[in-house]
Amino acid sequence: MSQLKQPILYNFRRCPYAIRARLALLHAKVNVEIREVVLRNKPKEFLATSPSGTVPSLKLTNTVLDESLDIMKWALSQNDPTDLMDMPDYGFDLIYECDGNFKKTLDRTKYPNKFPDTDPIESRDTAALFLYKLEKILSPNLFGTHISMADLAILPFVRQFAHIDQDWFYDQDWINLIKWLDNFNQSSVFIRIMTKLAPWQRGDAPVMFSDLY
Ligand SMILES: N[C@@H](CCC(=O)N[C@@H](CS)C(=O)NCC(=O)O)C(=O)O
Repeated sequence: MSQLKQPILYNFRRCPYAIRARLALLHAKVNVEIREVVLRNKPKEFLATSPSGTVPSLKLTNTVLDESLDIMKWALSQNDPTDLMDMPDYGFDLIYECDGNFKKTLDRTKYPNKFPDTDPIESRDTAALFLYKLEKILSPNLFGTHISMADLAILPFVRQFAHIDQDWFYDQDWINLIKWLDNFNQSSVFIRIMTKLAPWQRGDAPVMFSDLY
């Protein structure tokens, strides 16, 4: 493989997996080239990079990180000035639960047409069990005042879930969860990494993460 000047991040702005990857990269102050992908028209360079054809995907000199959690861990292994990795192993259990059953039931709530055999309300109520579990833990973050990798990995999915039916979400008895999500949505880090970016096209001048955010 040829030497890359900078790692290349294939990205999709609204994707919760890509959001968590960008959050870690920004916290770690790791610079990468960022290429926004249109998922219905994936560029061949992206498909040649990502074995799964999913974003985020980070092309490094000798390897590709095709899982958002691996991108987070890689970024924070370079530099972790705010100690995001300082969390108990339970943080990973929560992330796996988020990516597993919570995301599964979130999708069945959000896209009822894709899952005609599943009742979206039942799925919503199952997803809510995970959120009530978080509600009990939050003080004000998952592990106290300190923000951890688990907070940043899970919040984009809670945000996605809240967007399905905001009236319903904000009507639930999960005060800590609402505060946690609202703080995240209003945080300068989140606002920065949600800056809009035009879709990447072959021949474009590289857009650097550190210039954009
Ligand atoms: N396990 C992967 C999942 C990534 C994923 O599913 N991303 C979605 C976008 S949110 C995607 O790229 N889907 C492919 C498509 O829609 O064609 C990760 O953690 O990075």
